[in-house]
Amino acid sequence: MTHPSFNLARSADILQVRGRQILDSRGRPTVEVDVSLRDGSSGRACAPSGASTGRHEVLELRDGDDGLHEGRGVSKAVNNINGEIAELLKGRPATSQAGLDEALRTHDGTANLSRLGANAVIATSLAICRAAAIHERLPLHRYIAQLLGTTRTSMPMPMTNILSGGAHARRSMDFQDFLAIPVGAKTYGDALNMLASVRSAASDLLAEDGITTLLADEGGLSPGYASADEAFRLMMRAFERAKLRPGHDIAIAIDVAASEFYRDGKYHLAGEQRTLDGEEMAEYLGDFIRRYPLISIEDAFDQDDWSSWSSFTKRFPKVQIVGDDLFVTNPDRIARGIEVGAANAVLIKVNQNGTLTGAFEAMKRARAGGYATVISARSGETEDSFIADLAVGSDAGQIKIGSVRNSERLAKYNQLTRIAELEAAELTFSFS
Ligand code: 2PG
Ligand code: MG
Repeated sequence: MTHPSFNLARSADILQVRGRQILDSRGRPTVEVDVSLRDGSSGRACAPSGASTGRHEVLELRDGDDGLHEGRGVSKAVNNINGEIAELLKGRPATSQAGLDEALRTHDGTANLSRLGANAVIATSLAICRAAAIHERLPLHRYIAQLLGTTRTSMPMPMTNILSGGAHARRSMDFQDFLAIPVGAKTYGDALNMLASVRSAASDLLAEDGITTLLADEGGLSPGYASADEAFRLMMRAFERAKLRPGHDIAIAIDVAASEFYRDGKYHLAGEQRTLDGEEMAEYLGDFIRRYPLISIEDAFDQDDWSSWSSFTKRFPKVQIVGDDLFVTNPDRIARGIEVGAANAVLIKVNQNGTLTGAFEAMKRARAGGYATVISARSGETEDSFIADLAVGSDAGQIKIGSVRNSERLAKYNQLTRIAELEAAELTFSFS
């Protein structure tokens, strides 16, 4: 007979779940969860938070106007973790991720996790995964691969924010992100070196131009150019200053975040004082594709403007067309996209879905349709580096973290450096 204390010492059963309110990179409340197991293993995870959130995302539970933190407190979500969620999970093995995620969803009972709060659920789901990885004595990225039933891992190609606008920079430019992709980098170390040089070059150039820049939410520079073309030109000058060959060593990606300026069936470019319909918007973007090494475009159209998405994807098959607000990491919306030929890549944000297993399903669905996957941070982040391990362990191919500035972003970039030490550091760009 095995001694009872031996079993206890090896048990992955959840002993305690504890939630708390912490502050994110914008100084706004968010949820942090600690999950501890009987064997002494424990995992901690935090919920990120978006600013340009999609209409079809799951619901982030906030307290409302109680005079604290401008009504953005998360004490209701925290109470749900310490009450119902802890009750539900106690005594169950943390190693059954899919079963626990399913139990959380069923227990919530709503489609958008609005009862318990998707922020409460996602932080719990990720903390369970971390605790289980420690129980299994595996680095998190390898445990994630194991959950996905594979041993195939890879270092993701980063797309890194250089210039910011939209909701991340007080709408000082219409497009939300101008990013750099170091397509010529052979290793993760090379990629970081190129990205850091471009980010510094952009900062120097703007200073030389006498432009005061706002540091945006994701650590990017916000020069407030009236036209997107000026931003593209600055990107090209930054590449040149960093001695990188456009299109060979480094290329451009944008996140238009078009849902943010779509009203009454039209795209309102405030900076350029132009109003475009879907067809004209496609023309407008097509011109940038022809003139710049622009290889990836996210949210070029509104989250419900499916027909514009489909015709644009058909027209520019060589460009990576990424759906963020369009798909909201939702397997059903991804399936619809595949059916109608909308986009050819999916942005994966765990908190848009609500559970880790749900995000895995979204990735599987995307891959089955031949769509590339890009793991993404949110504009509101914490020191949690989970997505770095997720990108490697799920063999996602690409990651979007923000700029190479600010500790909440560097937590992820630096975690990738640590993982690159363990794994082959070679990069493979999943969209080519
Ligand atoms: C996006 C994200 C991250 P947010 O639109 O892709 O850049 O922004 O988290 O504000 O939705
Ligand atoms: Mg986006």
